[in-house]
This record gives sequence, C-alpha cells and structure tokens, in this order.
Amino acid sequence: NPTLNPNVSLIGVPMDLGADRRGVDMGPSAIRYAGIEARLEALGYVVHDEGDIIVQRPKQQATPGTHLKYLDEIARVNQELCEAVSFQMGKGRFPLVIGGDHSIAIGTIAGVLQHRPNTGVIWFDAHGDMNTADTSPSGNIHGMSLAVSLGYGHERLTEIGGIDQKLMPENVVLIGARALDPGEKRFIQERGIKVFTMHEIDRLGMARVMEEALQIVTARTDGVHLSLDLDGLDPHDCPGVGTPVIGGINYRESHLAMEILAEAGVLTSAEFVEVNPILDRMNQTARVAVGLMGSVFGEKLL
Ligand code: B3U
Ligand code: MN
Ligand code: MN
Repeated sequence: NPTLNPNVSLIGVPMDLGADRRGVDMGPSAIRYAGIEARLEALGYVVHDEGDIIVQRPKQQATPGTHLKYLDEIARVNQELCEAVSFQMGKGRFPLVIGGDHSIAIGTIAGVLQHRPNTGVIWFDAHGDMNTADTSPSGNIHGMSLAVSLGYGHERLTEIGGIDQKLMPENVVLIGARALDPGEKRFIQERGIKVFTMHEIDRLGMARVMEEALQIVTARTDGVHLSLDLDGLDPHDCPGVGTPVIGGINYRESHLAMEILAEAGVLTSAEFVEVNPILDRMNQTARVAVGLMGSVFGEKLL
C-alpha cells in the first residue's frame, strides 16, 4: 500500500540550458523508458503522466545586461513549471518532477511553496547550487537554483512564485556536498545552512545523517520536498551526469537514504534531475534514478 500521497503527477522538464550542456534534455525520456510509471503503479500509486513542459532552444545564450546563460528561456520555463506544480498540488496530488538540469528546482519549489509555504527541503547533490551572478564561476543557472529558492539571485528568477514566498534557510539541508565554490561556502556560513558533506556521511554513516536531516526539515515545516541531483551519487554508479565529482554517495547509501525517508512518511513532493543519457552507459543512471524513486515511494527489499 502507498506510504505517500497515492495520486502522483509526473511532470517532465527537458531542460538543458541551465547546464549549458546538451544531453540532460533527454533525461525525462530516459527516466520514462526506465519504467517509472510501472514501478510506482506496482506499489499501488496512481500515476498521472502530465507530459513535458516545452523548452525552446534560443539562438542566443546571452541575455543583455547579465552573464547568466539563457536567463530568458529558463525564467519562462520555470514560471510555467511553477504553475503546473501548483495546479497539480491544488488537485491534491504529489508532484514528481523529472529533469532536466537542476535549474528546474526554481519552478518546482516555487510551485510547492504556493501550497506549503513552510516547506523543508532535502537537497542531494555533489554541489551547493548556491551561487549568484556575482559568485558563479560558469554563469550556469543550475548552479544557482537553491540560492534563488532561498530568495537570492536575479530578480527574473526570484520573482517566480513571489519574492516573499521563499524557503527559510533553517528548513534546508544539503547532503553529499563535495564541490562547493568559495562564494557558496560563504553563503552557507552566513545563513547557517546545515550541510552534510561527504565528510559527515563517512563519519556518522548515512542512517544517522538522514535521522538528523529529517529532524531539521520537519521541525518547523508543513511539508518536505526532495530535490535529488543524480551527481550526488558516485560517478561509478551514476556515470550519466553532466558534472561528475568523484567520492560520492554510493548506490547502497543512496537507497538507504530513500528508505529512511519513505519510513518517515513526510515527503510531499520530489524531483530527480541531471540525468544525461549521452554520457551514460546503457541508461544506467536513469535506471538508478527509477530505483531510488521506487525506494522513496516505499518499495521494500522484503
Ligand atoms: N558550482 C559550479 C558547478 C556546478 C554546479 N552545479 C553543477 N555544476 N552541476 C557552478 O557552475 O556553479
Ligand atoms: Mn544540482
Ligand atoms: Mn550537482
């Protein structure tokens, strides 16, 4: 029997502009091909596939007056995604968003906050995604989406869902970080955001990390969102990601994390991002992603 909201709305966002790298736009196809719908239906969920949000391919990557790449189209798609997520939640459903690069968290989280204004977030990632235009080494918006969701960044992005409708730093937890830029480290320290880097995962073990993370994201919140970047896992297990970083969370630790999340029964929305089939081997990364979705929705080994 379903442990979470039994009505799931699947929303694909074939976006790669935030990563400035071709391939992640095929993530939603790869994840559907790996059997996400059947996997959740086997657990008793009713999956409503709402299709994909259309992403245009602009000729220009530059938007005048900023070095944020593809700002116009990324802002437009995230506005649409925000409305789609909000609409599905309005119908009482669990939004499950599949990407696509991590810039789509801007729209997903903005939509979630319309219904659960005190949402907590578990952000699985090798990176911090807390750059702003000033600190970004790349101009790639997928490295800025958590900062935007906290209310910091370009106005065209922070205004999505309303500038006063943002995450609170004390309700956000990062897990798996091992490639933080200098500006991100400052951002984290100044705002007191809880980060479990690979160091803490090695020291405490994933079970303890998840217990502590759950305490933080449930203490003052009215819902919990999971934003899972597949590059949080080790490239050995997930080779099909745009920016692999060695020394990541392994297959077993990641499933344990999802199982502990499932047991807690607190999840109200989720997104799985950065699957890049071009860089993958035999769709392995999409298959791992679907396996993790199975676990987080309550699949058990016995
Ligand atoms: N922190 C770097 C690299 C990066 C962020 N997210 C990914 N890569 N996937 C940046 O460009 O902001
Ligand atoms: Mn990310
Ligand atoms: Mn990442």
